[in-house]
Amino acid sequence: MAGEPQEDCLFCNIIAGKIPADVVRETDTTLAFRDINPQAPTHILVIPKAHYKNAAELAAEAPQVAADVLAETRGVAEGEQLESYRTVFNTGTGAGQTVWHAHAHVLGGRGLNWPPG
Ligand code: D5M
Repeated sequence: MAGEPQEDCLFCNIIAGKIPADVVRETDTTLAFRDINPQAPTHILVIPKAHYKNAAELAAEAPQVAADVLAETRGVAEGEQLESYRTVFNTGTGAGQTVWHAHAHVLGGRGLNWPPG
């Protein structure tokens, strides 16, 4: 159910401390940790602690937590001293989503092309 921890969810298991992660920031509602497969010198994921399958479900079910995630992307960028950076939510298989727990990618530390692939 949306908002409830899922036993078979990788990011729920990171939140529960069952799987290690390189955590850089934490709030009551969010966790930020380094991506295991970085696509830029800085690549950090910001996730809600509650389980929502993607950004669309998060925005629909818990808009305040969605705002918390967005605020934390800014916190990450400040903490990493990123002047320019990109915030990405891949939503759905066709957009490249592979982990079914909402997450914002924060990418920076190099030039980023537009449009993305
Ligand atoms: O992004 C899912 C991202 O999750 C992808 O960039 C790899 C990252 N990932 C997968 N496993 C881990 C662990 N264990 N720690 C940190 N990061 C991880 P998506 O938008 O769904 O393709």
